[in-house]
Amino acid sequence: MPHLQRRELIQGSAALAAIAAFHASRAYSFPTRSGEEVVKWTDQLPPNPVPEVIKNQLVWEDLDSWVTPNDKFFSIAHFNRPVIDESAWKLEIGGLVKKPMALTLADIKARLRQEVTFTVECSGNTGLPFFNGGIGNARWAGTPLAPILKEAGVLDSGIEVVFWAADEGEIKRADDVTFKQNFARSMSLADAMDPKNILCYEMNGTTLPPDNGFPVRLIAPGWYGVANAKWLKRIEVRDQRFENRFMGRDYVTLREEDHNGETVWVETSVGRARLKSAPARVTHIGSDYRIVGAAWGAPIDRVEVKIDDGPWMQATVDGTEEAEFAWKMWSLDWPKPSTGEHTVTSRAIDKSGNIQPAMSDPWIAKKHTYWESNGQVTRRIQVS
Ligand SMILES: Nc1nc2c(c(=O)[nH]1)N[C@H]1C(S)=C(S)[C@@H](COP(=O)(O)O)O[C@H]1N2
Ligand SMILES: [Mo]
Repeated sequence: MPHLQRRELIQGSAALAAIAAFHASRAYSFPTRSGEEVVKWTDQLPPNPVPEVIKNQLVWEDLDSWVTPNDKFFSIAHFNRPVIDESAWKLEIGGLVKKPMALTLADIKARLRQEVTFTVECSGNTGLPFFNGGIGNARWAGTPLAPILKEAGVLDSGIEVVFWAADEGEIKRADDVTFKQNFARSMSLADAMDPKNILCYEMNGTTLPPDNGFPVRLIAPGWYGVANAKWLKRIEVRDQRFENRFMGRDYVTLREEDHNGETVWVETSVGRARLKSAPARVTHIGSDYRIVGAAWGAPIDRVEVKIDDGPWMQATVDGTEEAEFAWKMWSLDWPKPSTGEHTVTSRAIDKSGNIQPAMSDPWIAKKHTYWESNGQVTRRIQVS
């Protein structure tokens, strides 16, 4: 990035326009063919039993662009969906800091602007029968969080940063204690200080939509959706781990792990995204079929596709090395498939050689909660 910044300084907006055109032309083309027709998967989702929580799921067959338009972007709200009056809104920075702050939206927008293209996936996605569209890719803009925390001056005792949001709801614990609490998630101070984290106020070039966190949300590239707290109201530094519902009870993965032959049940809080891919859609021109999909969650080396119980075949992956946190599109031609029902499965392999696990892999099969469901996705299709 530094050399881009220098070029921008020297050449101004012409260089910016050139970079934008370069991105649009080469890097992020979507594998479509003119005249192709989309074949619907036969395994469509059953009705969503929680329509207020999960809205606007991605319809995979409709995926025809690298960036998900705002009106096609999913949203999750565990409590209410607050409508915030920006003139009355301020973001507090407090807790264990030397200089507490209260920032208006104008204050935040006046600070250094930073953008990132990041694919957000809900960690429950593909873990529940009615949920496979909890994913979208957007260009997010905001200001880096770390300099704000530095300015506030985190005290030596501060180890945890809590992101409090404006939405609130009733919480009932296993011990039957019931209370009201705002949505909140936390990160260790070191994780929060990652220079990639931004306080985001823009999505795909327009004001952050209400459902996606207006006026300001955290965007933490590389983390599962839940870490990206929307409708922020207070950022608070504390001297203890924070263990609310969304850190310590929901969004907790339970797995049986093998430690030298001993089975150990482990519960962990959902955090960073995991290597994953999925077939998006099948298209055809006559009898020339093509499978198109996406891969994300880790630096992608390659993607392989399996039809029915056949061998793994290598897909063509968009080779762009930019946009580290965005999904990569892949495609595989499937000439003249036999008529009848087929299954299509994909698996991503990352740059460290990790393979997206099969559903039968102990990592997935011995997971007893639906979070972090990064097992291979199989879709069904009827060829006529
Ligand atoms: N304040 C607040 N932030 C939140 C949530 C929420 O319920 N309230 N849901 C989280 C979850 S679980 C996900 S997957 C992402 C989804 O982001 P999106 O709604 O912009 O798609 O938002 C996260 N941020
Ligand atoms: Mo989520």
